[in-house]
Amino acid sequence: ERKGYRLTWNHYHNLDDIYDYLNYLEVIFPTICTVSTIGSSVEGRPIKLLRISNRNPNNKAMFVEGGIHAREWISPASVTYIISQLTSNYDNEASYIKNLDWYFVPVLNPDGYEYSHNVDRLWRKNRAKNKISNCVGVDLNRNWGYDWGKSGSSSDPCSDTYRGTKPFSEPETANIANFFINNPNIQWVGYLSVHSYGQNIVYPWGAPNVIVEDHRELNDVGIQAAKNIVSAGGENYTVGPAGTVIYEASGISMDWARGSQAIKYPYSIELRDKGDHGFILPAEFITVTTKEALITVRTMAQIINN
Ligand code: ING
Ligand code: ZN
Repeated sequence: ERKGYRLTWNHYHNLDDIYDYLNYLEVIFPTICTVSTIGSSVEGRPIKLLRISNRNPNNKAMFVEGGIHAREWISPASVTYIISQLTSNYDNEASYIKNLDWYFVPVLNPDGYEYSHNVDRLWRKNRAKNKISNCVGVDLNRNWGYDWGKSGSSSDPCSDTYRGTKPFSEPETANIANFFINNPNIQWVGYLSVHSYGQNIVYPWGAPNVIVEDHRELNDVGIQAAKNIVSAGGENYTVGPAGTVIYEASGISMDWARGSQAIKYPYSIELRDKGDHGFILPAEFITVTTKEALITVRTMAQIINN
């Protein structure tokens, strides 16, 4: 097995580069970084998870998931950038960072990610063969087990928002759910699903639902993140409930985080841009965009874990 290699953020990387980087971090930061494989994709690729922790037993935990949609390349780039920044100067980080256990899955949909690099740049779903159709793939952000099958998802295997045959029908989503089930002692407090594009910071519900009861608290964190991004010279991000700010969507990871896992602060972010380039965000925008993602995560941690 390759012992790993460092990563860059001046161009987009394939899956091997990203997984090599996780291995590299475990080698050079063995006291805080742990890499594990929480399961496999449809095509048998590992789904890798990086934990960053000072092993304080009282820590609460934050989960950050990237690359659920294949073509949103800025998402794995941002999650790996966040990882690089938290690890590079870890000892000098604020206590609200160090007294969290961080769990990162940079590429939740590795088959789709590779397919979007090698075959079809605009591929979104996983690469599951569907029994009832020749169309390939399930939308992994419509396959989660909370409010699965409601509006904002499709029963048509040819649709880009095909929900699959049942909740967690896909190994990629089931692996994450099983990780939560198998680790009942982790004190989850935050969840972030990283997407592009549109420049939005959103919270539940995506599914057609009444407004979440603590929407003011959730909104405050989003607004503070958006303000911090602008203060740092970044772009404007719109904050609000997902179903209002973006569009209705059911069976999404963020709603599962709140609805099924009772995580207090669940968010999704849609990174740059607002449509000029859309999913095909040129590499020259990677560094500025990943900084906005980092500010969002730091703001979440600061408010959630103080
Ligand atoms: N957008 C998200 C999608 O899954 C979304 C939008 C995210 C809606 C979270 C609701 C909640 O369709 C992209 N770009 O994937
Ligand atoms: Zn997406």
